[in-house]
Amino acid sequence: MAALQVGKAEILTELRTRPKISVIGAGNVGASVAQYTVEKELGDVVLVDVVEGIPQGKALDLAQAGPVHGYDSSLTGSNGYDETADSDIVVITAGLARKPGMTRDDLLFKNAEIVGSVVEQVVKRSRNAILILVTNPLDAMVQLAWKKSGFPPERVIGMAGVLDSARFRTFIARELDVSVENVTAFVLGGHGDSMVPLPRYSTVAGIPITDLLPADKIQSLVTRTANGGAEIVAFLKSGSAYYAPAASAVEMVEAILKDKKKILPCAAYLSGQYGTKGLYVGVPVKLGRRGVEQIIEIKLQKDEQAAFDKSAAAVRELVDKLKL
Ligand code: TXD
Repeated sequence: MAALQVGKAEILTELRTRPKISVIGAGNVGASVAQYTVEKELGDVVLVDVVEGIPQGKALDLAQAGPVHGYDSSLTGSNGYDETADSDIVVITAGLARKPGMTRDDLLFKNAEIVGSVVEQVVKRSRNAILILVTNPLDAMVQLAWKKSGFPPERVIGMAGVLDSARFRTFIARELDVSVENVTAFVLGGHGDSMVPLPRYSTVAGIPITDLLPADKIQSLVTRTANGGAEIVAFLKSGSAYYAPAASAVEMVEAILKDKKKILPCAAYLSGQYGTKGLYVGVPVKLGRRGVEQIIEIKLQKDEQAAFDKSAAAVRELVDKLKL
């Protein structure tokens, strides 16, 4: 609270100078989202988790890196939601990873329960926030969050495509021995196995990779990208990827807060685009201060449309299981 002197009248007003970004789930992805967010000075961060002490400890630790890195963002850790009030953006990473003996469906229902309760708590206190979902199974969790929140679809977005395309870009850059900055990649569809990369729109300095690499090489890079998460889990044994997922979520946060109108692949609500209606699926969107400001639709070739439809059907199956 700050006291402003205007003539004789003293007006008490809340001076909020920095955006507020809340991160729910202070695990591997959540803590890294907090880290990258403050390192880029995108705003103040509130970290929330059910485990006592974890969000508080990580927030304090990150705050103490501030003097070294030179950021002034404030960091707060909590087991409750009051500190998240009036957030500009809420990144939801809360959930469980699949444990031995747990089926994909077990995970679906458990994470749906967690994400449902998180969204309920969040929206009560931040009516105007933009929600970015990270928890898996991603596409179904975004659909759930949108339903639960009652928010317009442009303010509920899923992170997956930025990560999938970052993985694809890494592999293309390594293969051709060029800078990752020269590589763009175009990825559609649901997260993971059913992802649909479009090589003819993936380029190196504007040149389609179809002109630079043989078809079988491209196919092997595509397969590696689709299995990108599993490849890392196999190395880590317990836990899954978090640096690149967090960096990807923060690219979305930055595009929104800076109103960059950046075109990024995100899980967005389709109302007929790409022949799909009433479902969240990964497509290129324009991200700005209002969230998803436009869905970029391109004309797909027959085989691409078939792959997209297959991917959307896989998402629909999960959404139906949750009766959304
Ligand atoms: O591309 C993508 N979308 C993804 C998705 C890329 C990477 C990770 N992806 C998924 O994100 C992953 O499959 C998980 O569903 C989430 C979070 O992954 P992370 O690696 O961060 O998992 P952790 O380290 O287990 O952290 C999860 C945290 C942990 O601290 C729990 O205590 C907390 O979530 N948790 C909760 N916080 C708040 N409220 C509730 N109810 C809750 N339940 C668990």
